This record gives sequence, structure tokens and C-alpha cells, in this order.
Amino acid sequence: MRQEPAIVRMNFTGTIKNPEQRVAYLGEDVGMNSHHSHWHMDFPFWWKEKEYGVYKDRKGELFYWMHHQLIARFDLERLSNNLPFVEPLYWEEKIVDGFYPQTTYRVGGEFPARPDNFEFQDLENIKVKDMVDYTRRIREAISQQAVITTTGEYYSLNNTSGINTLGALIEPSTDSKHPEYYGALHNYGHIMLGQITDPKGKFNMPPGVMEHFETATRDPAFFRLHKYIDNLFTMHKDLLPKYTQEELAFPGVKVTDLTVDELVTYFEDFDIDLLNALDDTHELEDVEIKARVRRLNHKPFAFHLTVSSQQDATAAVRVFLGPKYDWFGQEIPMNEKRLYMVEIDKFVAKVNKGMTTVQRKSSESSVTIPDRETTKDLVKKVHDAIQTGSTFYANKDVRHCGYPERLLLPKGKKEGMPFTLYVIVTNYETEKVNDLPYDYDYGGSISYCGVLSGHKYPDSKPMGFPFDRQIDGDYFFTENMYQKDVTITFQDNE
Ligand SMILES: [Cu+2]
Repeated sequence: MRQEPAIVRMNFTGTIKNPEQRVAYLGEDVGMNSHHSHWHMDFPFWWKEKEYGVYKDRKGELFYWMHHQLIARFDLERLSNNLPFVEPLYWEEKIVDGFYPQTTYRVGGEFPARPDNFEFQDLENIKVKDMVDYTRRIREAISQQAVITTTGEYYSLNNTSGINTLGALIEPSTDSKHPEYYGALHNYGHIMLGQITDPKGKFNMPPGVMEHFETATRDPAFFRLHKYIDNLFTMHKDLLPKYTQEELAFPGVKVTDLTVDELVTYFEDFDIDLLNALDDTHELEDVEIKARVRRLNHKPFAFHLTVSSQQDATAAVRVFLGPKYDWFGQEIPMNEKRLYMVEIDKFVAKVNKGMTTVQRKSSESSVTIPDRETTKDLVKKVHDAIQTGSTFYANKDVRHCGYPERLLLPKGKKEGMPFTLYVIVTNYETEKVNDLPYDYDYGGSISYCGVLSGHKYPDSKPMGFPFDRQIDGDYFFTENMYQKDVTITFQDNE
């Protein structure tokens, strides 16, 4: 009111008495929520590709993969903070952890809060029993490896595109093979959680955080719901045959070394400009009001991969980071660990006959995007252009969907926390889907966010390969893979 600039310290929602608070900095991270909401904008569940004439390649599979990775990444953060892996929720059990959003709509009052140990309630149009039935039918389809279509036929799930069918069915998108029979497990799950405290609309409460893609990951129940859904996807994948040595190997190509720079994380203060979030007076000059928030970041790093090859080749490189020990401090066997492996990069590289060193920077990761341009910077560029009479070109290709670059690494621990770094190099020639140059730029962040320009997803391997299927530890490792322990050290600058 005094027209003075101010910086307001923004806290996370709860208190340290709530164990979930230890990872609130991730669930409530603005970049994380932005990634999730932009994914859903790029792949709307209501998209009708025939009608709109724009095809979204492997949309159902991306639904599985992006959310699966969100949970895996969240689980690594939990381990870093001495919390166990996320437990799924169930329709007929209490939701142990509540959530108080401490957030208000511009118009419409406060976001509803959910106390601890609340139970799912029947809504006017969605009953708890329906959710149980949808789940049962979906589980049945998974076990018989086929879904029933609206015309009563069986449609097979027993192939690599089964996950795409299942993703469309569970989300569901307009591609669901039978929306009446299989319902809307995921979408209704969000609504059930969002309206849980005013199920009949008696108090005219506005929608909860779970009903907006922009705010959903703030609520720990988001990860519980998605773990529940993810377990269904795992159930399906576990029924597919294990990858054979032929499918895993790259004959003549051997990874001989993998080194990585020091992995260091830290918290930094970041100022969010509230200019376009506050009501102000048109006649008065704008005053800088900012919210200062703590956010996770890491020092930039690079990894170096040494490959020995008997021939010149084009190689697809997939890099994963996973946990070494579980919450109890026990080493996690490979077949369990695979579900917590986070794809931190995927790219194509030329490999020469003989030895080749492949270098890759963290900033080049195919899963992330950098901090986006602020409204203020954008407005300034437009103003400058008007003032100087020059032309301002908006970059319409800039990717908004993508995991924030600064969240690529989990926090780790002060004393250093061991993780597993894994790389696999395969023959890109056999998995490419078009004849574009191997280093064609699709605009970045394609791993979780796909390709939007009307192109196909650039490789034909199942998303998550080779960890999406069961692994027999004794027969899994081939020469074109490399795995090593790495340490992530959290630098406490408090
Ligand atoms: Cu989502």
C-alpha cells in the first residue's frame, strides 16, 4: 500500500511436524508443477486427433512414462530425505496424509484442505464403488492381456503398443477402447481427491489442488494416486517377455568407461516476480513485489563415455540414475531397482571404429528445460522493439514442457549419498523411425514430453527401455552397458 518494493519470503505449506514436509520443496516447486501442467496442455485427454487433424504420437505411452518418471524422481528425493518410497492409495482405505494448500483463488475463496486420515466419499456423479469396479475391470484386462472394445471384441495388449492402449484407457483419453466399461480411473481419481471435503457440494467449495494440473503435484496424494496407477502399468509390463540378449546387445560395440564430474546439489533463493499476480492501480507506477523461495539446484556436470567399436556406428545412448540402497539401507536388487531408475538423458551419437569418447553436459539433457523467460523480460523486449522500431520475433518453438534443469539430480545427502549411474548404447539405425539426420533438433526435452511438430517420437524402443520389463540379473548385462556407483553430495549453505 505504501508503493514500496518488497520481497516476501515464501514458505512451503506445512510444518516440519509433517514428515511429508521434507519433500515439499519438490512437490511445491513451481518448475515441477509447470512441467506437469504443460505436459497435460501438450497432450490433453480430450484431444480428438481425427477431428483436429493433429496426431499426438504415442500419447498413451507418454502418459505412463512421464508420470512414472515423476514418481521415480520423487522417490529418489524421498530417499535423500530419509523417507520411504511412496505408497499407493486405495479407494477403500484412509488417505493417511492430509494436505493444507494454504492457497487462495483470486476469486472463489481458499483451496479446500484435507485433514489426515480422510476417506474417499461418493460424489454426486462418481461413486467409490465405481472406482473399485473400474480398477477390477482394468486389472482383468491386464491379466488376460486384452481389453474389450465398445463393439465387444478383444483388443490385444500383448505387444509393445499395449502400454499405449492401456495409457489411453486409464487416463482416459478420447482413444480409450471402452470409456463406459473402463471408466475414467485417473481423471476421476483427481476429482475424487479434489472434492473429498465437500463431496455433495453443500458448501460450494472451489476445486481442490488435485483438480488443476498447475497445482496437483503440491499434494502428496498426487504421488500416491499415481503410484497406484503406475502399479497397474507395471502389472502389464511384467506380463511381457523379458528382453533377450539380442534385443539388449549391440554386437561389436562395448562401453569401456563412464566417468562423471562431481555431483553437487544445493538450495538457492529464487525470486518470483509477482507483477502479474497482484491487483494494482493503473494510475500508479508498478512496484517490484517478489516472492523469495528456496529451490533445489545442482552444479553443472558432464559425463564422458568411452566406447570401443568394431565399426563406425550411430548409437542411441540412454542414461539412467537410480537408487543404490533402499530406505532400510539394503542394497536394491536390479529387478526392483529398475522401477526407480530415472532417465536423465537420451541422445544419439556417432561412434567411430576404434575408441570414441562421447561427452555430454547436464544442460543438454533430453528430459529438461532451463528456467523460462519471465513476463517482465518478454514485455521489456517488446517495448524495446517498439521504441527502436525494430521487429521482435517471438520464439514459438520454445519448449514449456520439460523437467526443470535444476531438478535433474535428487538432493542426495550432506555426507554424500550413493546412487547407481547406468548407461546403455544401442544401434540407432534399427530403432529410428524416420530418415531425418541423427542429430535433428526436435526442440529439446523430448524424453518425457514427446515431439510436437507433427513428427513421430524419434525412436521406436518402448519408453523406459531396458528397465520397463522384468530383468533377470544374471542374464541382463551386456557389453554395451555400463553401470557404476556415483555419489551425490548436498552442499548445505544454510
Ligand atoms: Cu498428470
